[in-house]
Amino acid sequence: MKPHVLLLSPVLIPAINQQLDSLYTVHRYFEHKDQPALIEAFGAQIRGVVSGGHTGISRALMEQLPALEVVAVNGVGTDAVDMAYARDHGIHVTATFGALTEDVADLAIGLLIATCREIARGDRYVRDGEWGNSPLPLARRFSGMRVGIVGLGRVGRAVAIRAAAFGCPISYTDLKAFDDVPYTFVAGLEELARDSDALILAAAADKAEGIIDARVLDALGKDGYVINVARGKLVNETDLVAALVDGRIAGAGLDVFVDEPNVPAALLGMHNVVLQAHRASATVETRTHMGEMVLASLAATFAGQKPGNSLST
Ligand code: 8YV
Repeated sequence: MKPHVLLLSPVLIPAINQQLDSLYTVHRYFEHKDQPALIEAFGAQIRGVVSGGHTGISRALMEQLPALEVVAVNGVGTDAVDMAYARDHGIHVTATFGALTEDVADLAIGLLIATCREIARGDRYVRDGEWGNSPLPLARRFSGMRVGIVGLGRVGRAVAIRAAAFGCPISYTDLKAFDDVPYTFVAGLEELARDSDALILAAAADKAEGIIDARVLDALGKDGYVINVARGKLVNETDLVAALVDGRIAGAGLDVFVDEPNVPAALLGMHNVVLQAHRASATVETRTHMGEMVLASLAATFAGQKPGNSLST
């Protein structure tokens, strides 16, 4: 009998879906009309869960899956998975470490350039037939900006390499200083913000919430930019919106939000804000690689092995 697998968020690569369907009995929870009935009917048989980084899986749902052996996160963030429950019950929680690093870093730099050079605004200006009427205001140079990176993990390091190639001095904060990088360590967020023209958020959100608040934004100041490719909840969104409305920071490039897919309405009309729909890892190449890692996690588990990328067991 094929193992039953519950998909909590869509997998967008057809070949990965085909593999899942050929190897397992797959229940697509995210599109099911009656989710409680689905769990009632199959909950006891589900041995694997596949979920997105932002979606994760709640304790309440895991409690209804007594045969669960593995939660394969199709992403790197495991902040939305109840890790304590998984550990207590010997459930493997795996993530796609390494697969999305380059794409997420690419988008971070892309968002910063798009924001300070107002690329989306320029695009709208051309499409709206405004070229030749009133001139656009001048933008801000990216090359040479002082970049402050919050979280120097895989993504943070890949961002640093890219920004350094643009002649940007790099500072970072993390739980500790690293001696294998040439960048300046700054212990406090406010101090990092004060010393930076742009703060790029690349930190895990397992323990951190609302760390980019009014004090940090005011330290960044009216010429500073915030770029977030990590998790919306790292930012106090109310404080961020207020700082943008009041002109206390220069702009923001945001791929992630507190309550996705809901984006604060105040941001929608701002020229100095560039918005994305949580797409930093959304390329064919990366999502294929991620899907292959998810398949490998499921296969190892159902073969009675511990997946190499398990964080909980
Ligand atoms: C993905 C993410 O968009 O890696 C993560 O933690 O949030 C993103 O890369 C998501 O996991 C895709 O489902």
